[in-house]
Amino acid sequence: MTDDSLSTHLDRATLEPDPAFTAQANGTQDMYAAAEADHEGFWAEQGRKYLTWAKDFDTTLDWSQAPFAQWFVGGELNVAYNCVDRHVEAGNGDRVAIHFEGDQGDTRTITYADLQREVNKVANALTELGVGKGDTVMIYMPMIPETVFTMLACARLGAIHSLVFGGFSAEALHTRINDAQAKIAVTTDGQWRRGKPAPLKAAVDEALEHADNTVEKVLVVKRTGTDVTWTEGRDIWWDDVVPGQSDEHTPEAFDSEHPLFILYTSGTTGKPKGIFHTSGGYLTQAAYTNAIVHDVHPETDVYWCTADVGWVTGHSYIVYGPLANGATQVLYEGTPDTPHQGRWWEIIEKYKVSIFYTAPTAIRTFMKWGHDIPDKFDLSSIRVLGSVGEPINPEAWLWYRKYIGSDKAPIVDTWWQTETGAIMISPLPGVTTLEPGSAQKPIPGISAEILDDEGNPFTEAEKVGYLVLTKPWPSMLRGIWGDPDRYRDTYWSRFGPKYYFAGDGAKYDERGNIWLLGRVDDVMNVSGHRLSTAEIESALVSHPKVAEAAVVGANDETTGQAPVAFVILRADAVSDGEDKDALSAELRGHVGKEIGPIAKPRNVMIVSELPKTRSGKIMRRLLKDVAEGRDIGDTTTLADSSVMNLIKETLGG
Ligand code: 6R9
Repeated sequence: MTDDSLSTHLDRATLEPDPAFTAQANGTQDMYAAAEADHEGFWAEQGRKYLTWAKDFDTTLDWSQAPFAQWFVGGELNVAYNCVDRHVEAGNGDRVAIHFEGDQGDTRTITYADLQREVNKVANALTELGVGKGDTVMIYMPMIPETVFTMLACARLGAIHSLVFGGFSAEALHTRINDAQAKIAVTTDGQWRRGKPAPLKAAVDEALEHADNTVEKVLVVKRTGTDVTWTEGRDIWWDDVVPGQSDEHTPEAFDSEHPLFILYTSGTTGKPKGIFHTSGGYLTQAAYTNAIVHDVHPETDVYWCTADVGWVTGHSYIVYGPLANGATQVLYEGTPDTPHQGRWWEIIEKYKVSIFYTAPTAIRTFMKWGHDIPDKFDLSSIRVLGSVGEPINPEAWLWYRKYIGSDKAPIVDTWWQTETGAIMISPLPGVTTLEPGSAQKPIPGISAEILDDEGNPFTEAEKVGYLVLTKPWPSMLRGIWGDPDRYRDTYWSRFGPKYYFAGDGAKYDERGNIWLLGRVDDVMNVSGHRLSTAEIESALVSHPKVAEAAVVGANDETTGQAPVAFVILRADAVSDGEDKDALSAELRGHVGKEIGPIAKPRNVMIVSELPKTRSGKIMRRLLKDVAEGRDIGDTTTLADSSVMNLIKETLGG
C-alpha cells in the first residue's frame, strides 16, 4: 500500500457514528437488548413488521425437530406479493424498482407497477408450460431484468427456483439440474462478457444430453443474438410465450415453510450441497437486515449491490430483501472495466447511488488501478458502504471509505453464508463504533460464540477458535436438498447439536469485536466465491493424463485466495518429452470446462510425488507453503520426509 495517509488519517473519533446519521438510522442500540430479552418475541415483531401475511402465524419458532427448524408456523404468505404487489397497492406503483444498465449501454427503467405486470406474465407463461407448486425451475441467466422476473414468478407460483451462476460449466449445470430434479430450465441465447457475446444456452444443451435429464422444456430469452441450436418440442423462445400473456395473476398464499429456492454451494467433498431456503423466515430476515444493516430508506435511497444474482448475495440483497422493502435499485449486467475502469463510479454518479454493497476482491482491484479513477466522478451521493464475501483487510477498508465513501460513509462488513440466508454479523450504521477489518458483532436477534478445539466457548482476545451460532434464526437453511444426514453431519455435529458450525475461524480483539479469519475446512474463497479443493481435484483427475492431484488455496493479493494445483501424471499417458507448460495450460482449461473459469488453478505444478502422512492424507499445509513461496514448515509427520525436497527440485526451487 503506497498511500500512507490512509492508516494515519483515521482516529477512533472518526469511527464513532455521526449523530445526524444515527437520528435517521433504521437500526437502534435498543434492539440488541430487546432481542436478548425475548428472542422469539423479537423475531415475531420483525416478521409482522416487514412482511404482509395472508394468514398470521401462531407459533414463532418450532425447534422440536432440531436441527430442522420451522419459523412463523401456521402463517401463510406469497413472497412475490410481498416483493411487488403490496407496494403497488400502497400507492407506490410509480416508484422505480430497477434501473437496469446493460453491458452495451442499453438501459431500462422498471417501476413497481411494471414489475408487477412482468412478473404476472411470466407466472402465466410458466403455468402454461406446466410449472406448478413444488416444481423446480433451473435458472441459468445473466444479470438482466428477466432473471428477476423469473425468480419472482416462481415464488408467485410456489415453484422452487435454483439458479446456477452463468460462469459455471455444462458439467456443473448437469449435476445441479439432476440433483434438484428440475422440470424446466430458463436461459438466454448468450451473455455479454466485456462487450462481447458469449454463448449460454449451449451449456444447457450439453447438460441436457445426459440420459438422466429431467428437464422437459427450455425457455430461452434472446439477449445477444448468438446462434443457438434448437430442439423442437423442448425449446421455446421467451418472446413466443411471455409477451402475449395476461398481465394479471392472482397470487396464492403458501405456508411459511414452503420451499422458496435451492442454491448449490461447495462443500468439503466434491459434491456440491443444495442449500434450501423456505419462505416466511427467509424473507423476514432478508428484509430486516437490508433495512437495519444497509439502512435502506425506500422513499429516498438508491441502492446498488454488485453481486451476481446467481450467488446468495444476489438472491437476498438484489431480489428478496430490497424488493420486499420497496427499494429502488441499480441492476448492472456488465463488468467493472467495460468499456473503461471507471464504469461503476460512472453508474453511481448517474443514478446518485446512496447505498453501495460490493466485495473486497473488487475493492482490492480498484486499489490496484488507483484512486485517480474514482476521483474523476461525483460519488457524494454515497452514504452507506457494504462489504461481503470474505474478510476485508483494514487497508482495503480504509481505501474504500476514503475514496468511495468521501471519507464519511460508514462501512458495514457483513459476515454471512449461503446457509445463513441473510446477514448475521455486522456493525449497524449509525449505531456501532466502527473497527476497520472486523465484522464486529452479531446483529440484534443473532447469537454467536467462538469455541476452542474442545468445544468450549472463550472470550480471550487474540486467541483463534471456531465460529458457531448458538440460536436458530429465521433465514437459516432448512437442510441440504435430499440429504438430511449430510445437513446434520456438516453443521450440527462438529461441536454437538447445540452449535451451528460455520466452518470459519474467528477471534475476538481486545474490544470484544469479532474478526473472521477464513475457512477452516477444505473450502477456499476465490474473489468471494466458494470453491472446494476436492471438487477441483476431482476435475483434475478426470483428465486422462493425471494420476493424482492436490489443490490448495494460496493467498492472492487480488482474489483473496487462488487455487494452486499439484499434479502427478500417469506414466502411461505421457511421453518423455512432454511439454510441461502446454500440459499445465491444458489442465487449467480442463478445470475451466469441468467446473467453470473461476475454478481454473492459478498455477498447475507437475510433480513426481505428493507429501502424505502415514495415514495417507495429503499434507496440504506443506503444499500451501510451496504455493505461497514460504519456507517449508514441519515435515516430521510425513511418511517420506524426502518428498518435499523432491518437489522443490522438480519446481526448480
Ligand atoms: C454471503 C456469502 C460464505 C463464506 C463464509 C466466510 C466468507 C463471507 C464474509 C466472509 C469474512 C465477511 N465470508 N462474508 N468472511 N468476512 N464479511 O459470501 O456466502 O458464498 O456461502 O460464502 O464466505 O468464509 O463462510 P457464501
